[in-house]
Order: sequence, then C-alpha cells, then structure tokens
Amino acid sequence: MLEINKPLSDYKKVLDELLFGSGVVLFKKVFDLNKINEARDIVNKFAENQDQKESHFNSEAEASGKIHLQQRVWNLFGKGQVFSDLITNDIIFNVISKLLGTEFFCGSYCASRLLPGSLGQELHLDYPYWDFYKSETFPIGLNSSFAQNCQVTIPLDICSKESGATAYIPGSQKNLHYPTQKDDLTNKQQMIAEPGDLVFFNGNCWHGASPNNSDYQRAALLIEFLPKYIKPVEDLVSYLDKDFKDNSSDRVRQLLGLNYEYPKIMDSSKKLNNIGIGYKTK
Ligand SMILES: O=C(O)CCC(=O)C(=O)O
Ligand SMILES: [Fe+2]
Repeated sequence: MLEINKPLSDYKKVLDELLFGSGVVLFKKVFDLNKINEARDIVNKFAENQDQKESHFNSEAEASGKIHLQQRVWNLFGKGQVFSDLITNDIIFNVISKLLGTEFFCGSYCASRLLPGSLGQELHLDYPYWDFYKSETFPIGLNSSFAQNCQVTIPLDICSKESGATAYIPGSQKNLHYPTQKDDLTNKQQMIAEPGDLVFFNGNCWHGASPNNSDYQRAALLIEFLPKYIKPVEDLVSYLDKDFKDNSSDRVRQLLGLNYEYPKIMDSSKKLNNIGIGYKTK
C-alpha cells in the first residue's frame, strides 16, 4: 500500500500503484474530523434503527448466525448533506478523473459497519462485477490492462488489524480472476487507516472485510466509481409498460437487462446476504 502524507501535484505514482503496484493507496489526514463524526452519527443511527439490510460475501456469517453483526447503510446521498460534502473532495476528484476519465460516475455509496465479533467477508473483487465467479456471463478476453473502476474507503472508526480493516492481496488486480480457496492468499495485508484518512483501491484487487476482534465498532464509507461508458445510450426500459415487460420472452427480457437485478435500490432489498461463492462454508 502506498502511503501519501503531503499534498500532491503529480498523481502519476498514485495511478501506477493502483494499476501496477499493490492496488491500494492511502492518503493520510484528508478530512475534517467534525465531518467524519457527523457522518458516523448518521450511519450509526440508521444501522441501529433499520431492519438488517442486504450485504454481500457473508455466507460464513450467515451460516453461523452472526450476519446481524455486519451491517450496511445504503443510498447515502439521500441520508445527509455531509455525504455529498465528503464524496466531492478534491483528492477524490483528481485521482478518479485521471484514472477513469473526467466524466466518471458513482456506482454505489454505502456504509459498512462491523460490530465486535463479526466474522468478515470472503475475499472477492468488486469489479468488473462482484459476481465475476460466473465467468460464462462475462466477455471472453476480459482483463485488467486498463482501469475499469476504482473503490474508495473513508474510515469512520479506527480500521486496525483487530477491528477488521479491509483485507487485500497486494497486486492481485493485475491478473484478473475471481479468488477461490485454490489461490495463494498467504500475502494478505490490511488497509490500516484512521478517521480522517482516505483509501483508494482497484476494484479488480482481491479484498474483503476482516473479522472484528476488537471491542469497538468499525464503520467505513464505501464508494464505487465507474467510467461514464457503462451507461447505455438509450433508455429502453422506462418507455415500456408493465404489460410488455411481463409478457416478453426470456431473451427479450435479457436484452432489456430485466433478468439482471442491477441497478437496484439496496435500501429496499429484503435479501440479507447476496453474491459470493461461499467457499468458507463449503
Ligand atoms: O467493509 C469492508 O471492509 C469491505 C466491504 C466490501 O469490500 C464489499 O462489501 O464489497
Ligand atoms: Fe468489496
């Protein structure tokens, strides 16, 4: 992990680290702690008052009855102005503009809160999509020769070895494939960081929440950034009525993207654990 402690004018080494190095870059002391604490209070309030929300790669936690210790707060843009303030930070815009092009989008903005005793996730990648283990559903020849996405983590609590800082396998983004128990996972590191810091990582890099063995919570904001070309040119779906959608063939539904559940309002999902191959529970 490359650590940056002072303001940068040249981002080349950051881009190189994300693409060809460890895949992870940490910027120290970026955010005002008042803003971070404001975001933390809102995240905690939602996490404590809402039903358990959809989470991912948590088959181990689900199988052992501990999934309620791995909480999500989704759709953060609508949950307080502070979330717009944090995500529009200059360093974020500088790095992502260079990596993905200046007209990039946000594809997901949520919080991941690990309570003491939570088990963590199976190692996975977030992009080209988190179900990349269904390899037959992706294009032949897909590789990691260019940046397809970038993930950002903004710690709201101390992300330490004990409290479940996100684990990652340095350099795993370079040879694009979904990790399984057959891969060498011995060089596992963690994205150790504190409130106020800002972490970038390549979405092709294998990673996952670690167990929280501390006696305090570990919450972090998780952001997915995407290049603008992921948007279809024509909105083919809004124009069609329910009758057409209900009565169209499976192939037509596939062509309209109706057989794939994204983009979806995660806040309304009734699933508790979605996605993942569950190799820890097999
Ligand atoms: O909470 C974390 O440490 C990581 C979460 C993550 O990678 C995910 O849900 O895709
Ligand atoms: Fe992830």
